[in-house]
Amino acid sequence: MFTKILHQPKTGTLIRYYSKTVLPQTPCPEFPGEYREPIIKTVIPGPQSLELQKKLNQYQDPRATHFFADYSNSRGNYIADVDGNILLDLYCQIASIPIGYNNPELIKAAKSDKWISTIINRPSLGVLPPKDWPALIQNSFMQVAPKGLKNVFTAMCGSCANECAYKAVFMHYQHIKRGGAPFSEEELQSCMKNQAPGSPALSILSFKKAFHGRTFGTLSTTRSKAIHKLDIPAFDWPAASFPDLKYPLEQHEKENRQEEDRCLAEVEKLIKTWHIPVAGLIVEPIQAEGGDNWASPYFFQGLREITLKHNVSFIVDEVQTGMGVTGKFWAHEHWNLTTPPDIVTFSKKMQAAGFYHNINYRPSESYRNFNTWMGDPLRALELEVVIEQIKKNHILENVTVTGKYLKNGLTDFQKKYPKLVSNVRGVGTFLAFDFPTPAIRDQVVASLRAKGVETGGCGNNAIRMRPMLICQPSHINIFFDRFDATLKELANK
Ligand code: PSZ
Repeated sequence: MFTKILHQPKTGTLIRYYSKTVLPQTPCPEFPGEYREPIIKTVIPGPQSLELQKKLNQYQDPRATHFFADYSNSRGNYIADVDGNILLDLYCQIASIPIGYNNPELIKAAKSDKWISTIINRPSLGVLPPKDWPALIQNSFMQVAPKGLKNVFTAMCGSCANECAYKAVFMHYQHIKRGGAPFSEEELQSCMKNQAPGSPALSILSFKKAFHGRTFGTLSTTRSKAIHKLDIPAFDWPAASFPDLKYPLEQHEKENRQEEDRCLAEVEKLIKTWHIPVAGLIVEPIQAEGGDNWASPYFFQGLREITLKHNVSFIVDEVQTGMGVTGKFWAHEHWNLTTPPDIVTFSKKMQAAGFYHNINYRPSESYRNFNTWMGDPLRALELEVVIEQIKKNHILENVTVTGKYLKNGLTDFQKKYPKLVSNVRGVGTFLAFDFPTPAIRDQVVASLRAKGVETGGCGNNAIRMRPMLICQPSHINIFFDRFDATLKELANK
């Protein structure tokens, strides 16, 4: 289905399959019934959405809602709302939809007995796994396991994944320290009083502007926005500077290298001097919530070296960067590491959450990293279909093609509107660009929504692109058309 795209010359430069001025006649190949373009009938949120907001307000806080969606009318790259508006979705449930709304293959699979049984008979996976669970793990998670990581821990969400990964790291650290000996009586008793040595003082190093979740432990490593952290007690854990690089990267190689060296030196210094031993380091391949901040393979290779040198577990948080959005299944595959990360965490577009690890991170005793559900086999069934579709339809190649098309187009916008758009950056379709102020960024997101394109911000003043893996250059043309109209309006103000 993507052969048309794949047979284009691999020039690595702008690939214009569709004239920018002519709206596409071909909808997404997977969705013969996909909408051709956005349909706008009301302001957004429209009257029905506002009514539902009022209703919801009786029970839940609705203040973060953009609008109420009508999922039965959503198709492929388009999300429908309750007021009859149809929006091109380039934000995708905060970066979490892989192969489109109402994907026909998922609908077909969902009607199978296997799925129905899994929907209505939810197992406590750690205690009574269904008979096909080992085969399902093999057919889903292990199909895309990062090189070198042969085990998978399943969890409920990205925060859960990171939270349990930290626990695995601490248990591993203490196991090594104990030399494999059993727990002492003192440890067994002191942990019940939340005291050392049973509850040891250990830390996880993260980066400034990082986002790793909002559960209690992960929140201490999240440092993107104060609003996430206020009023919550936090661990006294170290935070290193993440490189503040200049874009475009090719034009600032020397100073960017210096900046990365500065951050690497800071990481090593913190590991050596922090008053609480550093057991693990967690990093996003591209800091997403914090503003789509980029660092080079050199930086991550450096982090890997430092963590190996100091026996610090290296956790790569691929919750947002994983599942093909950079054109490779895992963003860390772009780094050419000589040793794999110790742990890779995932959620979002994977549908299922958890972390990959090597056997050393399985605790020495069972029943330590544990809870009721231990993940959800339904999400593994979904992942199985998604992976099959990605492979069968060469969808990662599509991400690379659409990503190049999008990045080149954004670079053109940067040239056309230099006072508004800057710092186009990223890889695959994991792209972002800045505006001069947070207010202008917010205006652009609002204007795009009013014109039928759903996007999202990140950091202080960036817009991030988080389309589905099946997003085509034709969809990007629609975005370009609405983006140009928005920027024209702003430039004329
Ligand atoms: O406001 C929020 O809670 C948001 S907005 C986007 C996210 C959370 N991202 C979640 C996320 C992530 O981007 C990375 C890199 N790591 C962990 C998480 C946490 O995942 P969830 O939200 O599934 O717990």
